[in-house]
Amino acid sequence: MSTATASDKTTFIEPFAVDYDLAAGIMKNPTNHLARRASDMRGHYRNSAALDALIAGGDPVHYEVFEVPVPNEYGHLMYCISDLKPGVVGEECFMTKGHYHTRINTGEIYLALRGRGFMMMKTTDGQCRYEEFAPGRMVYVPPYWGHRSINTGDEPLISFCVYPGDAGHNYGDIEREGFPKRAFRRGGKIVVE
Ligand code: S6P
Ligand code: ZN
Repeated sequence: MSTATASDKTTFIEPFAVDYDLAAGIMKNPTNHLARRASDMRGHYRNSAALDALIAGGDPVHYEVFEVPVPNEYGHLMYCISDLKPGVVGEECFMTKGHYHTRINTGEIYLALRGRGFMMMKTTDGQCRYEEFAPGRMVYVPPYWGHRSINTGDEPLISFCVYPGDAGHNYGDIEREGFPKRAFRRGGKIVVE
C-alpha cells in the first residue's frame, strides 16, 4: 500500500469470496444485476424492423450481467457473469452491445461456461477477429480490442469475465462504428459475414 501513487490510487478492502455453480453458470449471490432488453439494442442489428417487432412483442430481456462489485480503480479486478439469451433478430444472432474499454489499453479474460457462440473483436482501425465460445474455452481479449459476445446456439451463452477495475466501458464509439462482421443463422447454419 505504501508504494501506491496519487495516479494509481487503489482502495484497500478486506478479502472476500463469491460462490458459483459453474456448471449452471450461476453466481449465487450477486449484488448488482443489469438486464438489457431488446429495446436497449436499437441501432445494433441490421434488420431494425425485426428488432421493432421483438420490442412490440414484449421487449424480452436480451442479456443479463451479474456482479459483486469492487472499486473501479487501478489494481482491483472486476469480474462478472454474463448471460446472453438465444435467439435471432431477423436472421442475426442475439449479441451484446459491445464496447471498447474507456482505458483502451486494458484487456479482458472471458471463460465460457455454457452455450455456444463467438467473441467478436475489433480495433479502432478496422481490424476484426472472432474466437469461438464453448464451455471450458477461455478467450483473451487483448488491450485495444472492442468486444461483443454473440450467441449462436439454442441455450443461454454464459461466460465469466475478469478485467481491470479501472477499465470502464466506452459504448459510443462502437455504436458509431459498428462491427465489420455479423453472425447470422440461415437454414440451420451459422454464417459470419
Ligand atoms: C465488461 C465485460 C462484460 C460486459 C457484458 C455486457 O468489460 O466485457 O461484463 O459488460 O458482457 O456487454 P456490454 O457490451 O453490454 O457491456
Ligand atoms: Zn469489456
